[in-house]
Amino acid sequence: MAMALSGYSNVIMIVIVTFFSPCIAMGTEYVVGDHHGWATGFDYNIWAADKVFKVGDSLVFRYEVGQHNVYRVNATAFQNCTVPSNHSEALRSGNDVIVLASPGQKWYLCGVGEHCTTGQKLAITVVPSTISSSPSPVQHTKKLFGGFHF
Ligand SMILES: [Cu+2]
Repeated sequence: MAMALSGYSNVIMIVIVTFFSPCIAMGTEYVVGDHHGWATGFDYNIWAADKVFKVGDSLVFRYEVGQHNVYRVNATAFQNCTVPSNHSEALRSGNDVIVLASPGQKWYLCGVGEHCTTGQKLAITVVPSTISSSPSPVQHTKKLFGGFHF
């Protein structure tokens, strides 16, 4: 009886994990510049070109603290590399995570020295997230039950 019960609870555990894992893995985390990180001497246009950013995804800006920072700006500031006068807007942790909460165009630049004018700026377009892009958790559960011959 005890063995039958523990076996049953294992199955329940697997079902719970299978059911919830698609939710956890829903947003993709993009490390800006990949292993190059957030720095000068890198083309972020090319980096962004082959990616589709969706609502719920996040950007991670990685750099040495004090060497760079991250400002979210508008299109004009991006074009002209205008650093916002309110310096408290800057992210400067060296591992800044920005969750893409809404669709549309987003612009980011580094406010240190001439970094922006030498190319340390990133423009992306965020598209609405779609349900069909991730596998349905219901189907997973059905498959699992089928495998256990319930
Ligand atoms: Cu910089």
